[in-house]
Amino acid sequence: MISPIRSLGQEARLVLENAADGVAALRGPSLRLGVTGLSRAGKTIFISALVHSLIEGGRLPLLAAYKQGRMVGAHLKPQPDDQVPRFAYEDHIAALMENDRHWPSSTRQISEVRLVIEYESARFLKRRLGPGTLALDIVDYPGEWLLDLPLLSTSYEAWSREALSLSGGGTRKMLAADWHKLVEKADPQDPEDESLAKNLAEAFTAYLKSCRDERHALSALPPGRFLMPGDMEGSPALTFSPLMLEEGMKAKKGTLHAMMARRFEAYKRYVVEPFFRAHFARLDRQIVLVDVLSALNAGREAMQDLERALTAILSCFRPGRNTWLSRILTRRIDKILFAATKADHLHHSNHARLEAILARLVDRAIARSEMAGAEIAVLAMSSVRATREVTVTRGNMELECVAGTPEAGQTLGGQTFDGKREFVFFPGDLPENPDSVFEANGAISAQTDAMPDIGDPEVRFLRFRPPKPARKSAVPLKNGLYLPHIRLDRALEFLFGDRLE
Ligand SMILES: Nc1nc2c(ncn2[C@@H]2O[C@H](COP(=O)(O)OP(=O)(O)OP(=O)(O)O)[C@@H](O)[C@H]2O)c(=O)[nH]1
Ligand SMILES: [Mg+2]
Repeated sequence: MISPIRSLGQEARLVLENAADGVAALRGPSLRLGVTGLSRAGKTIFISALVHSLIEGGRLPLLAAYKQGRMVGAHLKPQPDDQVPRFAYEDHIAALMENDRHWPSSTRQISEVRLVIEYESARFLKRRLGPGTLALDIVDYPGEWLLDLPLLSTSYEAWSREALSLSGGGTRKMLAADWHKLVEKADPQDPEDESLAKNLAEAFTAYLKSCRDERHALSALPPGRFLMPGDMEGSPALTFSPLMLEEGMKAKKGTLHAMMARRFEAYKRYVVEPFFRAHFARLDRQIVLVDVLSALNAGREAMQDLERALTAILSCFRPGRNTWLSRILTRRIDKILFAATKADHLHHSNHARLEAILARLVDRAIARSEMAGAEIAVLAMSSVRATREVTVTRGNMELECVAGTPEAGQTLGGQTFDGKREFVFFPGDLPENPDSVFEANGAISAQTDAMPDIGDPEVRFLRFRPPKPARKSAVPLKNGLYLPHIRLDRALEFLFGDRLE
């Protein structure tokens, strides 16, 4: 619970921050874009591709201002929040485009970027005032931290019970065995004990990490800092674990229970709250990136888990409900785009099915969270397209395949890729009925001759290296090279096309 005095302090600060935004708005309009997504959903790649395509140019026919030749230019400017490190845009683009093309590593810290777009207005009168500007502010952060948002309105006791009940079924039960043994022995009423707390926290962290493994791809794994501690590695605020607590049990002073509850509250107050206050309070629009394909790859349990995690997160945005977030949200988010990322792993003939699965996934989440009022769209996209499409004829069958360079070390059908050779891959067809992916047993995608190792969930979708940058004279480009994508321009048009009119 937040004490009234602290709430007042927070609100006063937000009022000041918003006043500062108001002053900034006098200098030119700005839009704070929330890029929301669990770990590996594709946030860093999306932000890098967005900035690159607007600064350097590329194929963006679905972004009206670009298509109509009204974009004057875009450049990075100092961001409004001086205390947050700058998004390492140049490093990420170098990783993606330079000789040994590779994906940037997982994000370990929060960072921010401000992109100022100059455009000619489509409106006659506005155009006479000179070029318009729009400042886009975007924050990048480790996706694991997003999982902590629902914790803000949960007590230690409720979280403990939920975490233990979740770990008692399916794959989690097996992965949690070592931690369970310790929890069963730990009596919450015993005196507090630092080394026991440490052992419990370590076993709990090991369980969370194994759930996240690609083979299981489970999503609902708070606390996020246990998976990605950032600069909190080894801090006592991270040394806690759920305990076996009976309904209505109260923490008595000096007990293990009290110690764990105190640390849980400290984690929320000193780690989680400041992050969400800085990042979420002032959002205008939001894109929620979802790696549907990895969850599909791992099977029904992973899909259900992804749904559980998204529902818990989205319910915090529920307008009118007295959640911690609803109290600090100072602006109304008027547009939300749900995007299934990495669509380049599939032939485009399957993109509508991917969208249908995502719509089904977030439909449930939105219905439960009553995220009403905002304009919502669903899209299958790829911020950076690592594959091209090829049709392969097998007898009298035409297979719609994708071709790309699998990352070094990836394996399929007994062969190990060297990261240099291109490979043609048939990913199979997604099910026509989106309901089936939540109900079917085990792994989901189709089986084909081209995927002899179908039994191994790791190989269902290969990980491809970033593509060779494309060069096209017909496309207006600053330095001649652009990153291919799928519907990135449609996403940009939805998110801020109206602000470039
Ligand atoms: N083929 C393809 N792979 C992608 C694309 N976007 C992301 N990926 C893959 O997904 C991985 C994760 O993408 P990131 O952008 O780093 O994900 P993130 O959401 O920033 O993840 P965290 O930093 O861990 O929170 C990348 O390393 C790529 O392997 C895409 O458009 N196409
Ligand atoms: Mg990242």
